[in-house]
Amino acid sequence: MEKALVVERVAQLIGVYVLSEGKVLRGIPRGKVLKKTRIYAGDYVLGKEIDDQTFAIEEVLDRKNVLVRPPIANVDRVICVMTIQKPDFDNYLLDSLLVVYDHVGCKPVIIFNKVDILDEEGRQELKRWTSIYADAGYDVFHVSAKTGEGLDKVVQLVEGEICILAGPSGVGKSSILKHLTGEELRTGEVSEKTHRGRHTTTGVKLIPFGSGSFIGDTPGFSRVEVLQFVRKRDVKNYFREFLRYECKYPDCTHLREPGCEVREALKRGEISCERYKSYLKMLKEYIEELKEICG
Ligand SMILES: Nc1nc2c(ncn2[C@@H]2O[C@H](COP(=O)(O)OP(=O)(O)O)[C@@H](O)[C@H]2O)c(=O)[nH]1
Ligand SMILES: [Mg+2]
Ligand SMILES: [Zn+2]
Repeated sequence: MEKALVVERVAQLIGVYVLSEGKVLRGIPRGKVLKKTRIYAGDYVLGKEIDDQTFAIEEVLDRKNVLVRPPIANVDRVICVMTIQKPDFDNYLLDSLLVVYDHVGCKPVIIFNKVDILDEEGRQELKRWTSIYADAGYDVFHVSAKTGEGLDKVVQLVEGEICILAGPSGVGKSSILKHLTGEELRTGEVSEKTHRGRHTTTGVKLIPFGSGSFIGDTPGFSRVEVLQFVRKRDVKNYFREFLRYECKYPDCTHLREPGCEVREALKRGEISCERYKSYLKMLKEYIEELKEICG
């Protein structure tokens, strides 16, 4: 049997990319797959080509994760796209994305797009935020979808991976996708012809690029409620810089406990106040001491 990747999922339509040949066929579920299995974009499947347009799907391989919005399985990498200016950087949104995507096991990476339009103040801000996130333990890239600057490094990093673009609307996700793949796609919308005429349905599409990579666009969202995805007591595990410290109590929440090494690190300036403030905000907590430490 041959291995293929589901790259299009629109209503009842399934498009599969036959990995050995690099072509897209219409996938038809067969046998045991037909009844009980949901099929997502990003699913790896086994089956056979029946003719030059059709691929019979005999088996859906186990998936390592499924993202819900949009539904995509086996996401290796989430490219969090942000800007410093136009629109202004929203660090709380980025911190929320980083927590949620680390929790579901998709490696997040940070891209600051639109570096071509930054003024002097913008460049200073870019420098400041870049060191905050690099110190916290994330890969940070500076790119411009307009000039193409910096995107080659991103392509190298995600070689062979299934990626999605996440971030608020207007930061340039669709522009980056277009630069990487040459395809123009209206986010989350795939036009479908029916006997009643044209209408648009929500669909998911992964597009091949680079060497063996696939990428999907997502609609922009300006808010993520972390506690809908991650239990309150687990949020601390997804602030990477906190994991370097060993507190007196192993289950320390880094809020008010004595012997909290994370708060000591905050006082010494090893953990950024901005990141710690995001942590408190996610937990809907407040500590009096923060004013003294961070001003
Ligand atoms: N100057 C500049 N403009 C950009 C860049 N990337 C995107 N844009 C513009 O920003 C606007 C929003 O881009 P779009 O890709 O639709 O953002 P999305 O909502 O995240 O998909 C469009 O007018 C783009 O032309 C960039 O790197 N530099
Ligand atoms: Mg878009
Ligand atoms: Zn602690």
